[in-house]
Amino acid sequence: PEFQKVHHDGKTTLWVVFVIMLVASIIFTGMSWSIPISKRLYHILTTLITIIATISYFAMATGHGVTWHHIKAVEQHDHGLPDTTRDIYRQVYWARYVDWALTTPLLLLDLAFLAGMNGGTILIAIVADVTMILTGLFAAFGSETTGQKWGWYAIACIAYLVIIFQLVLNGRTASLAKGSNVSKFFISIAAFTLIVWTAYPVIWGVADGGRHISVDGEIIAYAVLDILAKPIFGIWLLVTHSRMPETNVEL
Ligand code: RET
Repeated sequence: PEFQKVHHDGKTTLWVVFVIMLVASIIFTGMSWSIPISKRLYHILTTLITIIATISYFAMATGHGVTWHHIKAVEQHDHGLPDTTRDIYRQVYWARYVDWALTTPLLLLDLAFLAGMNGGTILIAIVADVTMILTGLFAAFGSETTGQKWGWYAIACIAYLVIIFQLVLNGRTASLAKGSNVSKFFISIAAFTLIVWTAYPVIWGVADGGRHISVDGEIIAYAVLDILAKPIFGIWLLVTHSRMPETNVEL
């Protein structure tokens, strides 16, 4: 059988991202201590997001939160020969899904509060989000020969479309009521979010799904996306919030 596993580059990347998430968490904590507790909602959300990522990267860097997934890969041959299968074992970092199940709802809350979305709309987006991550986890451990893998992937993509729909339609409309500064900022940061988030299922498809990328390559690709989606998103949100009093929320 073939074994696809993490090597030196992947391990180094996991430690580097652990440090970045830790430093971001310390900076965000410092930023939240410099303002009154009543105004810390975005700071608390954003800091929780990087703290959870720090913990998840600690797990992965030390070799936790990962397991072997056995795949029976079907191979087709020319000249009317029958199909054969090949055993592949690939490491799956399930710790990511635990991280995403907690942090993506918090990221959505950041955006939802910024836009001033209503409770029902927020609830739909959050439930769709948790559904997306859990069905994505099932996809990661699904068999290729039963249709489970890409079936779960398709279901996760539908859930993702529900999130996009809520943000693009209800989020944008709600943000207009908060004035043009807030709505312009919401549109920019939501567009950034959509681009970064959409890269996750693409990476999943070529790495986890299609196995066209090594385990190390997968770790590096998700590392870049995680840094954009969490610390970069967070600093952009908190700095803009501090300059734009209209973004304040009463909660
Ligand atoms: C999966 C695979 C199944 C199909 C889809 C996915 C989407 C994942 C997303 C993840 C976002 C993660 C973020 C992490 C924060 O750092 C589960 C990969 C649609 C959108 C933003």
